[in-house]
Amino acid sequence: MTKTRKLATLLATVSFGALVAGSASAESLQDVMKRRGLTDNDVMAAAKTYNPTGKLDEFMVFSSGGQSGQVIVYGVPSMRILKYIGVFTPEPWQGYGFDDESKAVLKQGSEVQGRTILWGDTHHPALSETNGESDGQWLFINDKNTPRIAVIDLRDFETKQIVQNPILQSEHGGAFVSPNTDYIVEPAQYAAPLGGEFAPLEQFNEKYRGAVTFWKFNREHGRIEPENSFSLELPPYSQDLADFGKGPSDGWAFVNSFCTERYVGGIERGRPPFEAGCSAKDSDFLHVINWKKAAELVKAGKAKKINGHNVLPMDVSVAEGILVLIPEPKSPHGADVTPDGKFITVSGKLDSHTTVYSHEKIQAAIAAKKFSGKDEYGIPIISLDDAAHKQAALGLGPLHTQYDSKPCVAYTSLYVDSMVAKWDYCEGKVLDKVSVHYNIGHLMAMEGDTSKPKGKYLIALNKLAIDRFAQVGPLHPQNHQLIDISGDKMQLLYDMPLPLGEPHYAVSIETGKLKTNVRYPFGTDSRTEKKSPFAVRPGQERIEKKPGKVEVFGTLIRSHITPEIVEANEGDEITFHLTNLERAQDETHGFAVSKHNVNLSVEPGKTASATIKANKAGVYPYYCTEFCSALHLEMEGYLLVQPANYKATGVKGKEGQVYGQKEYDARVKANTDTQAVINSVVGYITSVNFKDFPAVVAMVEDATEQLGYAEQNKKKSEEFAAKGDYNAAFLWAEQWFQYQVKAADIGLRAKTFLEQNGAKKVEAAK
Ligand code: CUK
Ligand code: CUA
Repeated sequence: MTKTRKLATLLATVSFGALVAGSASAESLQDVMKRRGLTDNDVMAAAKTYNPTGKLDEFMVFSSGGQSGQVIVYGVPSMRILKYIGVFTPEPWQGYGFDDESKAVLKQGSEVQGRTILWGDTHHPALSETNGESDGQWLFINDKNTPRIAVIDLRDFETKQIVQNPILQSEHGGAFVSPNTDYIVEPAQYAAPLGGEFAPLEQFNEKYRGAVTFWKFNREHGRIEPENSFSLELPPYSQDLADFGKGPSDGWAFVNSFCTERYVGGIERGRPPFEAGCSAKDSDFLHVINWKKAAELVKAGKAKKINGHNVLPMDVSVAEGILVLIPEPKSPHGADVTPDGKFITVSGKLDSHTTVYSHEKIQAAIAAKKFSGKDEYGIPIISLDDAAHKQAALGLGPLHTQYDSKPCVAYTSLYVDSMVAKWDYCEGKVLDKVSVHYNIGHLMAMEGDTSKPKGKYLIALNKLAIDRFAQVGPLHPQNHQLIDISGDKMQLLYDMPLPLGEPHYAVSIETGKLKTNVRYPFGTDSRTEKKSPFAVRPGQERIEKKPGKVEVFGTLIRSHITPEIVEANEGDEITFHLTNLERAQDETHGFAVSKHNVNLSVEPGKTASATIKANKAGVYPYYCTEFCSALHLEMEGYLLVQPANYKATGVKGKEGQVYGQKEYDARVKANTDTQAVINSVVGYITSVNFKDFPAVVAMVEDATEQLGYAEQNKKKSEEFAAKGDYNAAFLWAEQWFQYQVKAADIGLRAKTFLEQNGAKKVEAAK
């Protein structure tokens, strides 16, 4: 098929597509319900979750990716997965861990005591807040296994920073943010000597410690400042989940714990296992911490340094009155501050009770120094009676609590019952229950851990799926279930399989609050968020060679890589710096070199680099890995690695094909015809109110740019024709045509968009 005919076919396909979209199915809704065995309730649930094509979700969810070390992003109510964000684990589609810039970020977290850790056990994502409300700027997530916190910028959903915890060997209950995101909390989990030294288990009580780290976040720079961060030394209890106070409790943090028995197992030593000794007592301790005062004490020089990190010793915290303990029922889990900041709920996994602690009562007890005793480390204990507002029996295995937009309404997950309990935490009474499938861990209501929850939907993050999905072998996906909480009764709407690790927690935000970029400013290093020193403008591309080193400063644009030929010698180190020159939305180019561990994702405006060692002579094609345009497959080039002793033979091979005036004239005629087609599309677009559609305005800008390139190449071909070099003239005329195709592609997309979105005729200009 000739290329002009291809274009005509493209035009025809577009109008055919419109026809198909307009035709309706002959079956009635009742027919479909009958055929698929759907009840009225099912259809109602479907109607509540279905997003017709082009309709966007009201909320966006950021779920931990569990053992995948990533973050999973999906929409609510449709439950459509939108993105996986590479965090602690390389992710090739995004080039994460494959380009030099992101490798530097990954390395901040992966190089641990001479080992390279390429996975993470992500548990709790946290969205940044302003005055206790989600502001959509940053996302933080922790790794339980290798204590670390990552910072993700929500302008481009990329990981920007990873900080390793300098004193912990294990953690769990972070990340959670203070109401203005000046601190991020990261409590320890399994006690160990702080700083990573060895000590025998026999010295558990003396040498092993728990801790909680408060990472200082600099909002202006969007980065954690390790030097301004600090930790509190805590007893060797297993600190668990944390939350920051807000409103009246702002300045305080709450950390639940288990295994305050400080039992060390040792089945092989003839001792009962950890699980027996760690749940022997009837209660553990909620840690109540005045973190604002702790920050002041650190500033005043009261901390000691462990691995260069500020640690407030327990005796200082006790003497300064910034740390107290309160009993919490058997094997507790969760510590969730209510939206108004007045209460904290903690559940007992092995107790059917959820306890509502009153911040006011706690403060009164602290002020009156009304303590029931001290623990073995001298930390004062407030009795449960003096701190509890209410206790509610919600069901078996209560874990986590989230809040509704309605006052006093909370939702608590019941692991053993496989249910969600809706209850009134002011009165301590159950309002409703719904079964989930199965064994729910966390649950999450829309912005349900902020000071302004949005209600509407709740997600159950179930641990087991069992029979909910078609079987895919012994390892099942996770099951996130969407529940409608807008009415008095909860309604289960949707099951979503998540096949990427076991997410523990998720957070959500109104989609409208996110201010994401569709492109980077020209030449951006997305990981530092600054202009890359390696960015080049079109026409400035170059290859720099030094002994042992080849450095390529190139560009990417539909549909070619500049340069297309790179020569190197065996043993050279080669760095490609590539800038995507596109401004059009979604015009990402990839870059891969055959048989090398390189894949870049270069989004419009981005500059990314890849460094490889040419350790073996040979011919290595490189190419674009994103299907970016009709001639994507032609977006290619050659890396030629010459052997050390290579001598050019001087024999010049023949070029594949030589063109003359006849081919040139035919090409020019075809291009002129194509231009007529383009002009008719442009004529249509400008005859309607396209300026009222921002998406179309962007497309028109892009198409205009492509036509500009077409014009430049037309001139080049004419110059060669004038000199009688018809071979070169023909090839530049081909390139002129390529830009016409790109312009036509975008123009047709714009035309279809306008037709489908009710564009109206406007008065002819002038
Ligand atoms: S934990 Cu997994 S169910 Cu890591 Cu927040 Cu509670
Ligand atoms: Cu660029 Cu394919």
